Amino acid sequence: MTASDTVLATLDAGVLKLTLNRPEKLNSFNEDMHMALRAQVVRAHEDTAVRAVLLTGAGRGFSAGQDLGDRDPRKGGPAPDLGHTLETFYNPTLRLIRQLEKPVICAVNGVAAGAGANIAFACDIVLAAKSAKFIQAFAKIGLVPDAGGSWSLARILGEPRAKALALTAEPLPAEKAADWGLIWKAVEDADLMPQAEALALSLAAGPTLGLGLTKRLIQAAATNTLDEQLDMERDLQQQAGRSADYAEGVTAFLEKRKAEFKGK
Ligand code: LHQ
Repeated sequence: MTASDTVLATLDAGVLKLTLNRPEKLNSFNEDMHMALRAQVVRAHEDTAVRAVLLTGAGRGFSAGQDLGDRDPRKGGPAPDLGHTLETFYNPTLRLIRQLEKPVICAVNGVAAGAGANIAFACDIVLAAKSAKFIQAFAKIGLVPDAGGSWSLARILGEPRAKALALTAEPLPAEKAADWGLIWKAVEDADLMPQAEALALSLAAGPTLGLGLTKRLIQAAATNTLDEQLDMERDLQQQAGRSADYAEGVTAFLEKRKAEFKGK
């Protein structure tokens, strides 16, 4: 398998669909897959034809996190520098997903474990098949939650649930993840891709600039005071109000027709 086969990418109607593609290893991440995903997220930043990203996994799993076979301790040698792995592979990609001012939808088609779960939580809208589960598998191998998991879990769920999930590695079924607000929706397995694709298409046809600024605002709210947030809303609304899509949205409303957004 070549590096590019490890992440399948198609661009259609503004949706960049990315499929993690090492199904025989439950789409666990090796270096090829890390770099292939990174390249596609960079493309999503640079290519104005990309107006939404849809991330999913091939086969029965979404992703089992890091490929544990890559660093088989039975082979001996010095202990690996996992901090370096995070700094080199995971962290830049996670930052790029959060910084991307376009919607990133994640369709969790099956088990999401370790960094695989936490990459899903870094996306903007997460749908999961009802059969999927999320596992903070780190505790089972002596590691700490990474790929932003300690941040997402603590922020979204609060300490009690975050600690219990991370310390026990107990699988969290998709429906409970939705009940707890960790993901947007759990849907019937057969409905997952149709629903995720429809959502991605509809967002890709939306006012991309405004949607991107909205993402920036909501992410900033976690660390801003209300005063800072009000100032930021003022500034970004000023910017959105000057966009062609705003003019089109209001015109379409007044003319009682569907808006045709260009993403600018
Ligand atoms: C795998 C994996 C896997 C390789 C399934 N690797 N082959 C960051 C920095 C640097 C390093 C360390 O880590 C990190 C972040 C992390 O993500 S650490 C956490 C890594 N992930 C895990 O600990 C999860 C390991 N996997 C599992 O616990 C199970 O596979 C789950 C619960 C995900 C699924 O269980 P099953 O549905 O029973 O499937 P399975 O275990 O039979 O897996 C299917 C195949 O996939 C199997 O291969 P085989 O050749 O025997 O059919 C597994 O060996 C392989 N696989 N996860 N992470």
